[in-house]
Amino acid sequence: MVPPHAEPDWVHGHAHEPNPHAPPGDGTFAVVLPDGRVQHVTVEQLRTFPYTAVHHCMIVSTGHGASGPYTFGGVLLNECLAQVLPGAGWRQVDHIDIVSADGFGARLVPSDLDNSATNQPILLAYTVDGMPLTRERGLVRLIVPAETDDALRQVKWVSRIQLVG
Ligand SMILES: Nc1nc2c(c(=O)[nH]1)N[C@H]1C(S)=C(S)[C@@H](COP(=O)(O)O)O[C@H]1N2
Ligand SMILES: [Mo]
Repeated sequence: MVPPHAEPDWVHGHAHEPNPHAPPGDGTFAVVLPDGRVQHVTVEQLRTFPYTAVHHCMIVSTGHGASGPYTFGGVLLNECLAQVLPGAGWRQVDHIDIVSADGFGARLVPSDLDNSATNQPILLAYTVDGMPLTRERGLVRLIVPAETDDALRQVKWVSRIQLVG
């Protein structure tokens, strides 16, 4: 059995295998707060939060070339966390795990999110090039525009955002 606090495999790196198959789900994800409380966020709710578009995003696959540039639209990750956890509670955490329904994930630290004023803020995307992002293409997708060497932080099908520590 896996101990509950074991580190997920993906913390130590991923095989560069983009999964083309969308797991079940409609984009709803869970935010797990440091005290263990869980808040579910639906795409419909995301649409009620302030909207941001981020231009010139590339999805760079080490093995299969790059695609883009895309304009992804959605909610800044720090804005979403502020909506779910009023106040600046997320700033006090040690790290933030963004985990997908197919077992992929990325680990961020709060300072990664301090970039709303730049043109490369971290986003929870539900549109691409002005159209709804489909489940097949990753709804809801973490977009880390500053990552341009591979796509390991461009997590499709976000199912859980875990605030740790
Ligand atoms: N949930 C999830 N996200 C993922 C992956 C994956 O397997 N599962 N693969 C990553 C990798 S290695 C790549 S190259 C890109 C591929 O994105 P694309 O399907 O939009 O081209 O998604 C990234 N995000
Ligand atoms: Mo990749």
